[in-house]
Amino acid sequence: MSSEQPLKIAIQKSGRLSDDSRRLLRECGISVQNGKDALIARARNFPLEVLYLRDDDIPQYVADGTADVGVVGQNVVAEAGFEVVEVRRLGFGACRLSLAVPRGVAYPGLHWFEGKKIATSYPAILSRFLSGQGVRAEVHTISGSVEIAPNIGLADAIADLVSSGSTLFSNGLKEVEVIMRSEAVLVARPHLPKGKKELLERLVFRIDAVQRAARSKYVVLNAPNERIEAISRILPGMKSPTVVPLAAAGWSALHSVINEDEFWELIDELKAAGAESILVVPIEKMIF
Ligand code: PRT
Ligand code: ZN
Repeated sequence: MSSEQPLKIAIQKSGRLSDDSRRLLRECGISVQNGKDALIARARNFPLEVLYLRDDDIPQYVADGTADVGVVGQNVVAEAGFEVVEVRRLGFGACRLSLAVPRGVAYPGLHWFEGKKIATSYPAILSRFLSGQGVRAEVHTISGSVEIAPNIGLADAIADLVSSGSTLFSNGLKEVEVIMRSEAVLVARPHLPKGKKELLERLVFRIDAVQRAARSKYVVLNAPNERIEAISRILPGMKSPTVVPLAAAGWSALHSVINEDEFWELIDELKAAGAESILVVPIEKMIF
């Protein structure tokens, strides 16, 4: 194991994705120095080397083999245009790249942008979008504080990332079109050598277990034996619920796993079917 070439993963050094990227590795049971000062850190208990980078550099470093895989926003991947493979969506860093115009504009539809000047840090995605929609506008690339461009007379509109919308609001702008939705993804170099590919599969196996667990809850409940069948029909479970007799005669405990989304609805149905003392417990990992 010590002679094994480690898998090199690039994550954002500091920014909106760094805490969640580190958390993901931690939840996968991989322990790494925090990288506040270092550029590279070796995991203690998994053949993994972590490269701490600016998010904009991650697609290129993954594509050219400096890193094998990376955690980065789909927006950055789409803008950079390097050949990388999206291996998993990671469920954090959600945002959208949107067109926004001054609030006073009575926006009639995309043709409003014809001949207008649009400031953005995403010129490639924006240009592709506009030409796909048959709109000819002037794309003006700026690297930061895009939202102030219309106010200082630099542009008529902007295309920028939005999550809560409060930045647009406080700059007197309104969102009028969504160009793309984005979240953080795990990307990989297209043709990883065999050893690295196996390490990536081990990492992805852990990510899947963590993500499945995050979407599920473990449920334990008590019920009179004659209600077991009715309650089992409500509980989807992984196969069928585990039924354990209680010390009290005629009673059993049922154990199962339910989906977070259907949680409240199922709890009501379970109570109506005779379930009592319902315990709902978070799950750390789920492996099939
Ligand atoms: O230093 P480095 O280059 O690594 O980081 P960065 O400053 O370029 O990126 P960072 O850390 O700001 O964002 C990293 C990634 O987080 C982005 O590429 C997106 O994939 C994702 N993300 C999610 C966001 C947002 N939400 C977001 N709201 N990135 C930026 N914003 C900005 C947006 O640009 C705007 O200025 O937040 C403002 C809008 O937010 P709301 O909530 O006011 O709408
Ligand atoms: Zn960046």
